[in-house]
Amino acid sequence: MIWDPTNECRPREEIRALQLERLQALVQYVYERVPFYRQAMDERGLRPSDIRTLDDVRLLPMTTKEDFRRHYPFGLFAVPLKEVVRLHASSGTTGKPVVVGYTRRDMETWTEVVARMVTCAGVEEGDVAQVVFSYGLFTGGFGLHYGLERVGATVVPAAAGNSKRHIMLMQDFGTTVLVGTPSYVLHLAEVAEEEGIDPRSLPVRLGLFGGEASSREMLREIERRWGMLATDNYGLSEVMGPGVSGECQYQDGQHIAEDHFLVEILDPATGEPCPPGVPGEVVITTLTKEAVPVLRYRTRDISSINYEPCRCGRTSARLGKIQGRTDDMLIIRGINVFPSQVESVLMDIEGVAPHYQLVVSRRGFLDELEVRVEVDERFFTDRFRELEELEEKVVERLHTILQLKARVRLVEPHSIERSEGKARRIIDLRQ
Ligand code: DLL
Repeated sequence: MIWDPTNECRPREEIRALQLERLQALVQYVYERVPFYRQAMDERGLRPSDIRTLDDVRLLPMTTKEDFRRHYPFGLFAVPLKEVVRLHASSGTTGKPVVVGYTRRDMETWTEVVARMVTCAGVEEGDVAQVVFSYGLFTGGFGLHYGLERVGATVVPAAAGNSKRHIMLMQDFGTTVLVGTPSYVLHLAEVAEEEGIDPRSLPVRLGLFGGEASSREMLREIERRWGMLATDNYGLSEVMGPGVSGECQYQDGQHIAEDHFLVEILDPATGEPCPPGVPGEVVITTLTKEAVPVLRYRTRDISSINYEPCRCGRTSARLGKIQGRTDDMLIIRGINVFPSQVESVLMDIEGVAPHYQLVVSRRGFLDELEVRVEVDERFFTDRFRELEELEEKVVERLHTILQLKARVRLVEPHSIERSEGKARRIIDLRQ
């Protein structure tokens, strides 16, 4: 089913025309209302009327997380606080969080794009959707909640934490859809197994995942363990939260809500646009937001775009899997390493579990990468002697893919910290 055929199946020329019309209105709006953008445009000698084609978006200044922090908490807001009906914030690991606000109309838009996204994944009226994202300043819980309600699903706002109770609720309420971070849902599979329950015996048929990077292989593993279809969904607080893009049942890229978000893929080094299919930094301009509209937000996420219509009937451009973040990228002895690459390698090796951490340290002037990965429980008890062989295999495969000799430490099952939200994959001991 398609939630909003008018907006999801427009011919490309029409999408572009609508985007241009909205972009022009947006630029005028922020120029009048947000001193930060007015100043940045004045410095470039740019007037709102200079935006004549969609490609002119490239004339506009970019926005970064730092800009949000510098204007903490409400400096980038385009409306007075009394028009804001909701605040959210993303937890920065350092310093002040990024604060975002929503007007009543923004809340309506958010609900609609999420309703679209969950329908795209396959949620229908009659589904029981258990949300295991945290509810709070994080946009995941509340963001998914209202869109799921709009399509008529029975929403169970169970929230992250209290894992055993999640399994009980799934059994007792007949949960058909799970919504959360992939790392937490993988952990919930372990919790079920510890309780003597095979996750495949639970009625869950569909998973909506997002909020953190996951490799294709990780989602496959979740599908296998749970007997569900696992879809990937992307978004970020600065431009809205979840609802920017999401996969359909064909799992071949995430459909972007292009009537609300203009997505550019830029070469992070030169700022030049990357052709379709070529990975670069995802840069997003909000086209309809009222409270905190954003010009060209540099997400630091790396992905590519595909403008071909999809087999599902939607014409919206599709965002490829997020390969990592420019600030997550480790440079080890000159070699660029994304955690997702390591994850793909690990998931393909029998005997290791999908729980891992990358530890980066420095010996003398040389950076070293240690990959800590848990041994699969069955393997651990049955084939203790073969551990050494397994370790060598992991080292070898990583070397083939990364061109880098990493140290590998196989660790006991359940010894790597489980997270209820976004998994912590990198421990950097260099600073
Ligand atoms: O994580 C919004 C969200 C919640 C999206 C729930 C989907 C589902 P933030 O906390 O601001 O917002 O974090 C945004 O998380 O820039 C990416 O680096 C990462 N991220 C989010 N979804 C995905 C995904 C929410 N599907 C940051 N794949 C983004 C890879 C993702 N990375």
